[in-house]
Amino acid sequence: MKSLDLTRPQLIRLPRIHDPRGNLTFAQNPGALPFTLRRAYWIYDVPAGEERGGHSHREMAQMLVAVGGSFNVNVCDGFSWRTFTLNRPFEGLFIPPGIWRTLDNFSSGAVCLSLVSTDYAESDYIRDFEEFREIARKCPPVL
Ligand code: T46
Repeated sequence: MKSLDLTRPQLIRLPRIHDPRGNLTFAQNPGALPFTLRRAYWIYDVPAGEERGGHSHREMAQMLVAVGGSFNVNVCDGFSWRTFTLNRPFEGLFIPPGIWRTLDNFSSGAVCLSLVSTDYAESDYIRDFEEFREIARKCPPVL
């Protein structure tokens, strides 16, 4: 795998094993997953028009995959915003710590798989956008 810039959100193409029985994708480290996997969770049954996220993480890195359906991930580095549309089970969005994210525009049946580097800890979350912006603006822009 070519080396990644781990300071910025980016799409990562995952291995895709074509098979007449159906395709298979995996993420492993070392390999396509640029951090040691510690936890996984998934978001599903999102009602139309609902939004998830709305925070940043102090330490946690993650990869989001639309294993079913589609949704948008809006990321902010404290200076600007960028939107990624996830709709391919063989593509992951890597998000390093220090990035604000919201998820919206979920299609019917969408499933968001999240592979992350840390245990769950509420203390890792920054849920106030102004607090986030103040911290983020001490670092260079990455978007
Ligand atoms: C993220 C986006 C994409 C736990 O108990 N354990 C867990 O591992 C997680 C992820 C959550 N929870 C509890 C904490 C809350 O009481 O589940 C509840 C909902 O969590 P939250 O409001 O943080 O959900 P989202 O969808 O806003 O954010 C989640 C992740 O928390 C976050 O890391 O990046 O998905």
